[in-house]
Amino acid sequence: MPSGRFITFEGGEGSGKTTQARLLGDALRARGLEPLLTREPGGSPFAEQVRNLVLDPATAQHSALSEALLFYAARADHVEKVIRPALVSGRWVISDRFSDSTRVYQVEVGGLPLDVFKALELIVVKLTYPDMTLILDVPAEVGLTRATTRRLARAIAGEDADAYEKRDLEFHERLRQGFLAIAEAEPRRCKVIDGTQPPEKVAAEVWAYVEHRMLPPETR
Ligand code: Z5A
Repeated sequence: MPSGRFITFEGGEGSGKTTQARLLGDALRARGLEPLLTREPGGSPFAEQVRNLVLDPATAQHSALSEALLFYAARADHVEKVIRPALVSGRWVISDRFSDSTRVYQVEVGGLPLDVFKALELIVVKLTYPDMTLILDVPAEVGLTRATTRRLARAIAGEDADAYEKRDLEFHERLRQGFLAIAEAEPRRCKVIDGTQPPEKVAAEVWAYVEHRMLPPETR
């Protein structure tokens, strides 16, 4: 049975995940592949509805448990309907966030017990675990500045900040440390990349790593 590769981008707010997921998709397409670009929360029609619900600023302040259950309800649908079928058909899948985000936001920062997270991950993700996770690392000040800039842009456009966009420097630092701890614990899966470099330099580093680790020498 053919099997594609599953790559996730993780990191704090404004670390550049969306930009880099798109650029990696472009690089793979230039090699003749047809990667599926997706995101969390979201990625399937049902999961996108859950995204709207969980990020709605009008109903913010949920407990870490209710957030984790919602993110995992969305992830179950995303994995079953989108990610797993694509991998089975041989496509590469690039996801902008996945279960490491729940581990950092709801467990490390939110205080959800680790064994609850592990149980949900086992039930939902099963064997559909990322082959590679690229963690974009930026200092808390940079993450906060980029998040604030985005919030201002939304305010000018008359939109509210989402439920996760109103946090302080300490919050961004805890996010950063949470992702770095995962990278340290799982060095075979995770690669930390300096997200403060210009986007094209970050993309070159991402590509060099993906090419080295995942593409057979004859196709490079
Ligand atoms: N969440 C959770 O709690 N639990 C979970 O299980 C999951 C998610 C899956 C929504 O996620 C929220 O859900 C999120 C965690 C929570 N918290 N928040 N907010 P999201 O992925 O939709 O939101 P985000 O992480 O904030 O994404 P983002 O702001 O779009 O950031 P990004 O994807 O990392 O960055 P970007 O869109 O590529 O770039 C952001 C800005 O920085 C933009 O203006 C770019 O032009 C600029 N940028 C990007 N790269 C660079 C470089 N290299 N240099 C300079 N400027 C750059």
